[in-house]
Amino acid sequence: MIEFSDNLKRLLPEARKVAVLTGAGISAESGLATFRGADGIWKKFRPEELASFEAFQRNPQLVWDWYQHRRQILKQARPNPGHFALAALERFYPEFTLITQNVDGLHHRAGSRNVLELHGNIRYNKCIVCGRRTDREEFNSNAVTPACDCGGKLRPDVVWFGEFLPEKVLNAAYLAAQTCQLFFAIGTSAIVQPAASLPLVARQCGAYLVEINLEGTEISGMVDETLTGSAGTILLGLVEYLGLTVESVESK
Ligand code: BV8
Repeated sequence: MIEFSDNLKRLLPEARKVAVLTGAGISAESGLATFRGADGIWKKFRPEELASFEAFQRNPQLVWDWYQHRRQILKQARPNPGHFALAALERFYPEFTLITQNVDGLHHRAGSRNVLELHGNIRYNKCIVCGRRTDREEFNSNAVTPACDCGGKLRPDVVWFGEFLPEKVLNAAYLAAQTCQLFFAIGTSAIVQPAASLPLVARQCGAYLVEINLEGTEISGMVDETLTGSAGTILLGLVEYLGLTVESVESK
């Protein structure tokens, strides 16, 4: 049984507006490597070498292959209990906003509906000339950056370092952080900005801030409560405390 404070025991059933920020750690139990962990995909490369437009221009094949590699792995992955538990919490709370830095789409596949994808979604590509978004099966193409119908190059439709986050999505995330009573930061090292500022914005605006992680992070000294352990186990414990059932049924 997960141990958590009396404060959280009171707030969990009482809260009306809840917001969550997830990072790669929530997908680790689906077999997807994190970015900076021991098995991190960035152990071999620095982020700027892969997740930036400059990297894509400098070496489109390396960047394209990295995304193809991640897309192939994602095809074998499925949502884990942590993803399904968050979908159950969304059904329970009157207002529940799931903000994710992940581009793997696993929250949608677990049934979450109100998902703010700060950094885009690896399922899609977009044209660097006309901007058109496509999820046609270029995934299997080994060609370097398949061409758009307009002749432009296609790139993964994710937010790279040095690129602005989608404005509407980011504004919605800030609004959720500013108005919620309870904010969870789950499975994120809280390094990448502006996503990592959201938990602190929530706390500054009066929310009770809870961090769920295997280890300490950049914000651990600033949270109200730390639940140390795997996201799946802890989230199932919270859902169990609320007497909710978790439907582990994948949405298409
Ligand atoms: C921006 C999408 C305005 C791609 C990603 C210099 C120039 C330009 C910008 C900057 C600069 N210096 C700083 C910046 C800002 C920069 C930034 O933050 N850099 C960092 C490195 C300091 N940010 C940006 O550039 C952003 N844009 O600022 O625009 C601007 C514009 C121009 C000029 C200046 C400013 C854009 C950032 C988005 C980058 N894109 N991904 C892709 O995925 O391919 S970021 C990438 O990191 C992923 O999205 C990932 O989600 C995100 C954060 O990582 P985490 O999710 O936290 O993953 P990590 O591995 O780090 O941690 C995992 C955690 O889980 C760990 O704590 C671990 O303990 C825990 N865990 C593991 N297993 C479990 C678990 N917890 C629980 N249970 C488990 N089982």
